[in-house]
Amino acid sequence: MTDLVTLGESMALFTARRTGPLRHARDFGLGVGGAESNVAIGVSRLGGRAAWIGRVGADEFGELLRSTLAGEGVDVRGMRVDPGAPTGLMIKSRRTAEMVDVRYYRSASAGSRLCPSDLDVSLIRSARVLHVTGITLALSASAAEAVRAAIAEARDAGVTVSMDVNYRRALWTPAEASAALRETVASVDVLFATEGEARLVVEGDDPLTLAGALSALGPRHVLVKRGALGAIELSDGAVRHAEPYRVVELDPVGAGDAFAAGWIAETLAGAAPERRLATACAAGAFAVTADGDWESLPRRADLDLLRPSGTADAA
Ligand code: KDG
Repeated sequence: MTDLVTLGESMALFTARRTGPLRHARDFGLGVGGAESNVAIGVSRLGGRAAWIGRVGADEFGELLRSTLAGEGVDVRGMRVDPGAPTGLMIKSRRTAEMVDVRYYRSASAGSRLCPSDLDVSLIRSARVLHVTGITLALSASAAEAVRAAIAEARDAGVTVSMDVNYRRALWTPAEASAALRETVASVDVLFATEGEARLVVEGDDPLTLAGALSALGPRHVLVKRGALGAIELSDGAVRHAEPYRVVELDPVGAGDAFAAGWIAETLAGAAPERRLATACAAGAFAVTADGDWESLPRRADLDLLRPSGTADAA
């Protein structure tokens, strides 16, 4: 049985090895990235059975995605190969040591051509959690339809639906995002958002007000991610605050996916709410400690290595 099914676009990821303007980068590392597949990898590393659905091109980058995800224990039976479009690309560079810049080459990519008929409906209906993101809603009309169809199947089968807002301003405007997100948020059980993303959907000055307004739209669990300030969770009317973990940040990309993966993995494992939130924060912290969107995501044995801010170091 599959614990988690995700769907979305994953891309080949070129990372400039040297800091400075991209035009002067001479060497690049090649890997993969994709918000939903990052979550699948994170859940798999924490012991869950995760599957990813998406389209790739009939090219080397599609094969790189297949072998990378399969190598991380993610079920790729739902991966479709599109002979008519290439796998999308993502380029990551640093203008300064602290400034990470991400560019996409994904319009008309195979991944953005995802459509409802690509869905492995039995995989979705037999899973315990379906996880989607706002990125897929923004990719194309057919990709947005695929998200809505997947949610409808999951709800009909009693599968928990989780969503990360994951607003990407390169893909749509705040006004476009607001309307689509508001409609989708109402049909999910678990919602992850930063404060800024929450304000695309509801109004509020502080994270608790935002969480309350989001939960009034429908989600039973609302997680507001606050980066170095930790996170808050509003679940079934109960509020929990989580401390951030102490790490040196090298690459912030992928922290939100790691947070979602930690929370979902602990939910699947039947952990207590405090543990669920602590693991989410720890996974998010691990994600920023090294280059790569998912490479530093934790395994179970890693989780005790970090300490929340405000706690004393072990003797
Ligand atoms: O959260 C990290 C993702 O954003 C990254 O891996 C790639 O899916 C991606 C996107 O669209 O930015």
